[in-house]
Amino acid sequence: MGLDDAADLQRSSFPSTFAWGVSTASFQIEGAAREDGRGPSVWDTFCATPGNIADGSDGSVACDHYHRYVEDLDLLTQLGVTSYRFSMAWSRVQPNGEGDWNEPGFAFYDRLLTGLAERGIEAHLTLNHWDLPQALQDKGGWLNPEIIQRFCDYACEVGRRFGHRLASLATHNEPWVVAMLGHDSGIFAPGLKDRAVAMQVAHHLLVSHGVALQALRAQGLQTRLGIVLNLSPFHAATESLTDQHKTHLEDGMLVRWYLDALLRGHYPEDVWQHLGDDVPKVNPGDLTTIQQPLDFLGVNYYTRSVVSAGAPWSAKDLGLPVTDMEWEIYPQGLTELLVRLDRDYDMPPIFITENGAAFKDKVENGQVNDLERVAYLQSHIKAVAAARQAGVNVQAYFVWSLLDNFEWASGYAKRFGIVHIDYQTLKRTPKQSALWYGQFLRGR
Ligand code: IFM
Repeated sequence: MGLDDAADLQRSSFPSTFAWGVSTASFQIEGAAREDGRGPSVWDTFCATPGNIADGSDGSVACDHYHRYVEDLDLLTQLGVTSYRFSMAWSRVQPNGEGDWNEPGFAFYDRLLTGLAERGIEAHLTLNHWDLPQALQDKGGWLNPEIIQRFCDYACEVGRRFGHRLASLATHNEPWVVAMLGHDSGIFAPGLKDRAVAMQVAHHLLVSHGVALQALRAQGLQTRLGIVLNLSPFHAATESLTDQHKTHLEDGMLVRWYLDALLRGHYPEDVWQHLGDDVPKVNPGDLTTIQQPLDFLGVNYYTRSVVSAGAPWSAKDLGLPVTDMEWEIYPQGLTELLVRLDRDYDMPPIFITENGAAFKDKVENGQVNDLERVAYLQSHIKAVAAARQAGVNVQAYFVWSLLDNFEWASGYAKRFGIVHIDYQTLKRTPKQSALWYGQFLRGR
């Protein structure tokens, strides 16, 4: 679908209370890595090892959002979004992840929240979008059970200071990524390669989520509390039994491991059996702790997963449409996923907390003509509308991302923003997709 045939896509097909926004994350945009008392995070350490990041870059400057946040807030106003999702860098507000709070760090988020309120934009905060204080990693990170109390202390301090100014508060972003890419494949910080460690990390992330939610509610916090998961529908590459079996297992690792624990209070039996000696140590009561009522579930959706027990399935090799990440463009998968979640679980309201695509964007004559991204966003918003029509209670949609930014192990080479960043000058140029999103939000 191009710009012209988008006529049947209307904001007015969604309720007036539906939240429309853009998402970012602290390490990917803030920069100012050594300023105003910020402590190092695991991603600073990971970037410092040659070979970990494709272009050898790091987050020390990123989009320099720490200094240019007013300009970025003005971009939000230009877009006309109702809502902004961002994360807090734990090591900016508590450099060691325990002990003293860093007031200049909190002052930055205070300025940001004030700027959002002045512009009438609601704030959706994530506590952990992966940039764990390195000082905690030095004590074992998410593998050490003591981190659960550290995370709870951090959550409570943020709740106490800022809770009343937030429309929602999420504990973790994509715990599967932290666990599996950070501790099993090791392609993300902290770069460990041990599946048993990864599963224990996943468990501690979930327990820390539950403990934090209990403590925040005990404080009397009224804001909506939840967690954000990266999810996709799973399809077998062929009808073969081996492909079908592997597909069910991978769905178990990504989808059911987290949702069965969060919403049903147990881990899926088939995945538990499959893990053998790599199952996590679970203390009595842990799963009851994890199963706290959720005010919302954040869903990050980019593509479907196609599973083959043989050679890896590749959308690109099959000539299917892909993004610059080589992720298949598969909008119907978002409807399928949402309908499945609604069918299989007693779901809280759903926020689409991330959805977007990387493309090879270029500024030409002062413009970025990213029509592929426009089409991607249009087709995925339509997929959300279809899920809502099927009865799924989706209440928010956030584009990933406001700005081109540090795309983790891919460095700055992959551009997900609807606003282009020139990394030499840090100039911001709204792409065609930003102009389209703004028009859509204004009902044009
Ligand atoms: O950039 C990331 C984000 O930090 C988490 N979700 C997926 C995005 C694209 O890879």
